[in-house]
Amino acid sequence: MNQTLPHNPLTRFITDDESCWSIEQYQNQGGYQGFRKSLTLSQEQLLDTLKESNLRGRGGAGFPTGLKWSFVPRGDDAPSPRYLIVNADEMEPGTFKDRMLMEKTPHQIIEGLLIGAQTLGASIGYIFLRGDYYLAEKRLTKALQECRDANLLGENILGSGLDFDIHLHTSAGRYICGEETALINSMEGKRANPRAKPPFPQVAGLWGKPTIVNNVETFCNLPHIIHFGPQWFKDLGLNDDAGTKIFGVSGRVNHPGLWELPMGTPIRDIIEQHAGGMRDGYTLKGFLPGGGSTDFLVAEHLDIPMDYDTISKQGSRMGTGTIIILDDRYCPVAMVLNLIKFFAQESCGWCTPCRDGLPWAQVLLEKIEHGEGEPEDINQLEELCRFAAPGNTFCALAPGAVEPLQSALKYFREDFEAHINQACCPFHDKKRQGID
Ligand code: L3W
Repeated sequence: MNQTLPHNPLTRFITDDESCWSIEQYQNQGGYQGFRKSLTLSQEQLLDTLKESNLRGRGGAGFPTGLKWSFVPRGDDAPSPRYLIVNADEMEPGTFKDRMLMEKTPHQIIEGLLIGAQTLGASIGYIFLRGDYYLAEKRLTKALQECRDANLLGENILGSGLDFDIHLHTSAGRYICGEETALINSMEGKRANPRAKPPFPQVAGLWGKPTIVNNVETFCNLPHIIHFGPQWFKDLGLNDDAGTKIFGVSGRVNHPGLWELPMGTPIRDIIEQHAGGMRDGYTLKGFLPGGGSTDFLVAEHLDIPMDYDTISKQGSRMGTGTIIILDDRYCPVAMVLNLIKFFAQESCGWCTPCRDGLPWAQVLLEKIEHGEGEPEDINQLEELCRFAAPGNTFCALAPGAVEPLQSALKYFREDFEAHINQACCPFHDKKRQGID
């Protein structure tokens, strides 16, 4: 057993060795120790450990995981079966962290699910996988079989009396399936519309039974929290938020990529130290801190820590923790238009602000980008952002979709106005945009 306390629990299993995703390599490095320990603990002890760890959901919303799990009915008369679902339908623009975890450490996810099964008495797990993550599918399929062969899945696992198996479900590919109730509808063979909440899935989820849906990265944290303890996990974070986070950067930086870093790492460190700073000839103009559905922040925010509460206080969200950079040579209107197009296409069409509001925002942004905009269009865009605010919509898709737009209007308003005043895109010259 590895007795040293890791500072990078999620990525310590990843080596250059081509077989680092195999069960043999995983177990050689201490894999499945957390699950073995969980078999010696009661459900209450496991739940208390999870709550004490302050783990928050890594999919984007940051809901406290222990609290969420505590809503699942327990005890002999609790409804069964109880289900666990890994939300692996990673479609947030700019987000590719779960793909890395699934391709490189599939056993970490399975171990997280096994701990979940032991904690909540769940008997069936599903991995709801983005359909075009072919390599992840291949490696997860192999990892699941390795576990069945090693009696880590199936009946009476390791002689503990626990019966649990996991099914891999490849998604047909809709962003809305990342919303947990739309995901559940999709798994039931229904149209992927979000459901009204309450009831939350923890009480009535898949086929009406108690169901926990968590992101890939959230499940990956569980083996380490159980193995090394909640205090170790809390101490990993640089401030109140616990643990590490897979942060990422895309855009015109020298080294786009992913890094596991302490929660609360300053944004400047992520962009300048880990991503190698901006490429020659480009200056940072703004950035979306956590995927395409978060509000822009700008250079004055570079020294704040990346954690849920601090980023929220600055008017954005940490979201998935994968930063998208806007540089000075790329048109902010074009960037927002590109995102709005995606979200409009991915809307399930259930509620009006999303179904009608997002396509209308797309029309107005296209008009402005093509040099045909009028001053009134900016007012209409602002009105559409208010129309799609939380509370006016059925789920988080439309409010998230307008976050880049509303913040671009705040920070880069002069660029919108320049398009209208000059009747063209001032960034249109490909040389200025840096597109060869
Ligand atoms: C019981 C309550 N449970 C909330 C639970 C709920 C869910 C979790 C989060 O959207 C965001 C979205 C995207 N009683 C509860 C409760 N819960 N209140 O907490 O719920 P919620 O509603 O806050 O968020 P959500 O609808 O799950 C997630 C943003 O994440 N996002 C998207 C990420 C996309 C990916 C991907 O592609 N893989 O991660 C990025 O920022 O915009 O705001 O489990 O049951 N009272």
